[in-house]
Amino acid sequence: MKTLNFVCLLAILLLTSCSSDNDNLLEPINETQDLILVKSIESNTHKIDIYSKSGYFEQGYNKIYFQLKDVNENYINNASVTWKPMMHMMEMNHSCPYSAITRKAESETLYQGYIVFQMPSNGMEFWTITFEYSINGENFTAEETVEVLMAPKKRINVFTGSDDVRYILALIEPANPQVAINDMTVGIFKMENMMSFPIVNNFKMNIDPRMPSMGNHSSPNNVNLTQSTLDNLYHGKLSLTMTGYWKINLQLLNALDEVIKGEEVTDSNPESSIFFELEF
Ligand SMILES: [Cu+2]
Repeated sequence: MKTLNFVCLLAILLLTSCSSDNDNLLEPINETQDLILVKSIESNTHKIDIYSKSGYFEQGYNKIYFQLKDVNENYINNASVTWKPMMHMMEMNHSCPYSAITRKAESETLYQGYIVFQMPSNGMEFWTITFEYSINGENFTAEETVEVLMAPKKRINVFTGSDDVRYILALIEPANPQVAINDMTVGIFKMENMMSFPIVNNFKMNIDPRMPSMGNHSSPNNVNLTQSTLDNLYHGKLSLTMTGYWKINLQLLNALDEVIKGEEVTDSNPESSIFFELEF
């Protein structure tokens, strides 16, 4: 009898370990350990988990990641996905600059893109993101409201240039400024209409970082921003010689090197009309 029990127990153990071997494919793949969930959108067919590094969205540039799952929690990594952010204001709706969606390189489950929210949500006015995705030829739509917080420092400039075009400048890097020569990245977009905000090509951006609290001193070895053909964003070098509050004064130049917006900082003019702020 004891032997029989033992055999039974052994059989059960073998069966369970076998079945758990087969379940390996369904083991959760954790590619979000450095990310924080912002929002989940659930429908009766799928779930979209939206992540960012901070766990929230704020006014300005936001790098966004998401995973798409079916109702059985299986990741779907072969969907073709588009999205559209929309701000629902009292008087009108408008969109904002945003990227196409790509699969994150070398990841099994993550899709990625960015959205530049040019204004925060408020009590009466709110943002939505609409996802349209197709899986093996079948089309789906999911939409959800997302909260966009006001940024504590100026990371975005929205203005009309001397050419009468409406521009949006978004600070992307440095996200974590250091006392060093930092890589600086900015997105330059124009407002074609309320729904279309394409990247502007072949412009330049001059930078002049200053510390207003310390005699408005600048820093050496800054490199003005030019457009990269790799990501179509604008790249340069930002020199920060000490911690504290910095105002990054800007001048936007078109392809003919004409200043579209922004003034040089001089003894009589302490700041440009367009700038970013950093404090660290
Ligand atoms: Cu708005």
